[in-house]
Amino acid sequence: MNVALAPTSVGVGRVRSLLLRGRALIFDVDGTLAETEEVHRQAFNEAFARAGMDWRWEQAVYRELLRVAGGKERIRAFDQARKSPQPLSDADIAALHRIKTACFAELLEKVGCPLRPGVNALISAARARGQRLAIATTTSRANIDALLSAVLGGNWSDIFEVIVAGDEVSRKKPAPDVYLEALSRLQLSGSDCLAIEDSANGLIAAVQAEIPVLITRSLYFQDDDFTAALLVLDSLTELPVV
Ligand code: XBP
Ligand code: MG
Repeated sequence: MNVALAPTSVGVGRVRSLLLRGRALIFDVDGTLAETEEVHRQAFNEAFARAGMDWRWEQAVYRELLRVAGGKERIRAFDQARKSPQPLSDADIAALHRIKTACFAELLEKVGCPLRPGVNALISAARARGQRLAIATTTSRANIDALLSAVLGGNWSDIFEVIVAGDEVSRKKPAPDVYLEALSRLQLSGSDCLAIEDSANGLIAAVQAEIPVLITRSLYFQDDDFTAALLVLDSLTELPVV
């Protein structure tokens, strides 16, 4: 159990400086822009049901499975742990994940998933300051579109100059690939940017890309180790400045 980190004055000062003068803010999606993992979990379970499988991931199991970034990788990890005499093939997993992605979009349509508190205000303030905005996420472009078109409108992608999804790079978080690709497309160095994340996998990925990280704790990663973060908040409404 990690004791809550008391914000150091250095961390608060550096975050304030990056928020006001950083060249770009790079946002994670799931758990950071919106609390989506419960919708993902329900989408997985709906996909298992539609595929006629008796799998069902309750929250405790899903919390463990979330240590594996990537929906397909998560399905494979669960299947391998079951030591089934007929493990799923890569094609089976890909087909199942396509059903899950469709279920995720349907669920968002049905129940919706709002941006987390403080996200919209920070995006608006950053844009007003002329800062560049980017996304670096493990999830797929289809999921980002399903989520953000509902909460930011059909032109949501005009807000983010660079959008790197997990299916565009070879290694998912905690590998730094999505963040390195975002920096490359932005033509910026990590120290000029601030990454906003919710999980240890995301923190490790951004730190390896030499990007300072602000953590906003989310539902499934409350107990993750965020020692390497500049600052750990419960939400963006606690920011020292917007
Ligand atoms: C979170 C993930 C994703 C989602 C499920 O991504 O690890 O795998 O849980 O989405 P991030 P997919 O926090 O980096 O946004 O099923 O599309 O992987
Ligand atoms: Mg996340």
